[in-house]
Amino acid sequence: MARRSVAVVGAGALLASSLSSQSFAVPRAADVTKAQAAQVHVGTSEASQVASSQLGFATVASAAVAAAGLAATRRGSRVAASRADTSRVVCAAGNSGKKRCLVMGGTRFIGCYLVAKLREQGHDVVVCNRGKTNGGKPEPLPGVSDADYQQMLSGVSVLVADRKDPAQLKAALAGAGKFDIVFDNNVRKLAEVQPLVEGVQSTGGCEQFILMSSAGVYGPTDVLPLSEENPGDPNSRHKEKLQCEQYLDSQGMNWTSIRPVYIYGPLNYNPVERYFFDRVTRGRPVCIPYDGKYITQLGHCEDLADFMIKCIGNPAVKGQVYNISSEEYVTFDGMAKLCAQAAGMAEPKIVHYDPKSVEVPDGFPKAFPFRGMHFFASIEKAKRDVPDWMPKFSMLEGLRSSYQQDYLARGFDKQQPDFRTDELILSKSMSAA
Ligand SMILES: NC(=O)c1ccc[n+]([C@@H]2O[C@H](COP(=O)([O-])OP(=O)(O)OC[C@H]3O[C@@H](n4cnc5c(N)ncnc54)[C@H](OP(=O)(O)O)[C@@H]3O)[C@@H](O)[C@H]2O)c1
Ligand SMILES: *[C@@H]1O[C@H](CO)[C@@H](O)[C@H](O)[C@H]1NC(C)=O
Ligand SMILES: CC(=O)N[C@@H]1CO[C@H](CO)[C@H](O)[C@@H]1O
Repeated sequence: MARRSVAVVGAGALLASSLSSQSFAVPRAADVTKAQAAQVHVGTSEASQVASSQLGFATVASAAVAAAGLAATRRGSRVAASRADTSRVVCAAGNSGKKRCLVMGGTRFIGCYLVAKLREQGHDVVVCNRGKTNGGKPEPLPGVSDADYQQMLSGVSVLVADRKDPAQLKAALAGAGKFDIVFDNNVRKLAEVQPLVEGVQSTGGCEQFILMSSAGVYGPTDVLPLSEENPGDPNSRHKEKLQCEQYLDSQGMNWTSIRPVYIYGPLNYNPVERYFFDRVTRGRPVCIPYDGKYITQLGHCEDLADFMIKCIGNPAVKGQVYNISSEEYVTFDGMAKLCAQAAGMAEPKIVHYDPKSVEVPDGFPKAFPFRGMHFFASIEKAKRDVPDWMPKFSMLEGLRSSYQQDYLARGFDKQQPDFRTDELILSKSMSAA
């Protein structure tokens, strides 16, 4: 069994305060100066073990790395980096099939499902973020008991770093030691993936690097479904995600890129299904652009996380790109009707309008959650290469889960949504009629 060294440098106060309390506090990234980073254990199980070795330079060899704090001093980071070098091992989490996984982000929506599923399979997880969202740790999934949530967290550590600060991210990674699997869940820019790759390489590289891209990279096309062979749209705001794939390839990373279409499900912070629920539960008309017949596609967050997990150890996914979503395609009007059905409401009144005739003033909510174009992808390649994966959720079942476990559970039905944009659209379409 490989031993891993974890440098704990002058971080006694931080460890003592964070590990002794269930409530868990991570330093804000703003308080973490350049080249300084701290990794904090989220759970409580190994607290005493680490707390007892907290002062000065300590080596902790335990099955689950409990915590590491890195001092900001130059000397500290240098020592930490050399320590990380000596801890290079073939598989960071040993030979049991268990992996040590880094999840970039990991505190909201997709990241929470991914972390929970990794833990279900017994993997160790380190989430890397600035500690701004949800105190740096994954949110509980809906319906999970507090005991199960704490059990899940007991195998999760937080590496606090701002990935927009390359030196800080690299120092944090060097101190955290080797990872088997890297899930880059929140990359937007090429300049954000480079220090991550360099940091991972400084500890001996990883087995697999799984990149969260987006179907938004595809250009408009006359032939559907969108496919991996579609040329990327060089003008897309997601275009740097394509450069990230090329960069990973050029660095010899064992990469896989996932391009989800729209993602929905409980914990979605984007008002996608909520846009429709807000209206159908209040008996309001749903304003839908054009004639409502554009076809789009949504994938459930659990199905996406399930695919990500099933990439682990699968040789077929090396250097491959996958469009991931559900099996169904749905029109804009169909989405309104399905959301009403999922919420147990009557069929909604739909008002079509020409979006070019409505200018949404600054500060008003977005008029509609989908692009005004057909937007759907075939998931045949994903099903072929990862044969034990297929989407479990039909649209209707998935929307029911969103309505019950999220919309009602979090009290969105009791809130007062901002309908100013609707009012504007409705007044225009009345005067046009
Ligand atoms: N939602 C969709 O329909 C959809 C569709 C296709 C693709 N995608 C892709 O799915 C991915 C996942 O999206 P998501 O919404 O789950 O995550 P996200 O919004 O991209 O990222 C949120 C996470 O990243 C952390 N974070 C943000 N800025 C950071 C920084 N500078 N340094 C370190 N950590 C930082 C946040 O924590 P802190 O704030 O604490 O740092 C949080 O944990 C994205 O890449 C998105 O493009 C989404
Ligand atoms: C890439 O990852 C897959 C899945 O773990 C593995 O089977 C394969 O051997 C890896 N390839 C390289 C070159 O590391
Ligand atoms: C083309 C297609 O049907 N889509 C899937 C996703 O991407 C490619 C493109 O066709 C694969 O061949 C899959 O079958």
